[in-house]
Amino acid sequence: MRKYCFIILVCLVIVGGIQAQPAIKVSGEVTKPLQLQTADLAKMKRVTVSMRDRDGNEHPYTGVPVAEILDQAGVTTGKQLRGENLTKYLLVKCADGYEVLFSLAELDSSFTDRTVIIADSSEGKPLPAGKGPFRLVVPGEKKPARSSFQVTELVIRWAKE
Ligand SMILES: Nc1nc2c(c(=O)[nH]1)N[C@H]1C(S)=C(S)[C@@H](COP(=O)(O)O)O[C@H]1N2
Ligand SMILES: [Mo]
Repeated sequence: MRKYCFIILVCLVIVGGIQAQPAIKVSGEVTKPLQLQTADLAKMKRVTVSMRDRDGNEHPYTGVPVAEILDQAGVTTGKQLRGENLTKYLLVKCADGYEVLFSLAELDSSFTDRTVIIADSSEGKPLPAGKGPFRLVVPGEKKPARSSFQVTELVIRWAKE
């Protein structure tokens, strides 16, 4: 009996460990909903961008372009991003309830050269606890207010009536 209790306990610890892995959920108007962990992001296309934080200094952030994540989730990007698809938006949700919005065209390389990323590291190190594990990094804006930290969810929705 004690042996079974021990095995059950071990299983619970393993399941708990798997569930505890932080992840970003990608949902809404997607053909392939995703659940991305650090290990998944590590296998995708990675870039480093620079952004001026609230301290006024430029800092490098490394991660995956949001456009790449949207592509994998089957969101309308590139040539498909026209007509009514231009009324779709991305809502970024964070662990502290912070939310910011982007129209899909703001994130698409056929509209802009600016690369918005989901960063998971800076200068070879994971992001600090309060800012990570995943931070949206938006280069080229006058303030870092849309560069949401502790990102948990990317939701694609229609704005059209
Ligand atoms: N999750 C979350 N992200 C957030 C915020 C927040 O309150 N919650 N504040 C934003 C604002 S208003 C600013 S100015 C920047 C500050 O980031 P920094 O301290 O790295 O410069 O984070 C942005 N990202
Ligand atoms: Mo801010």
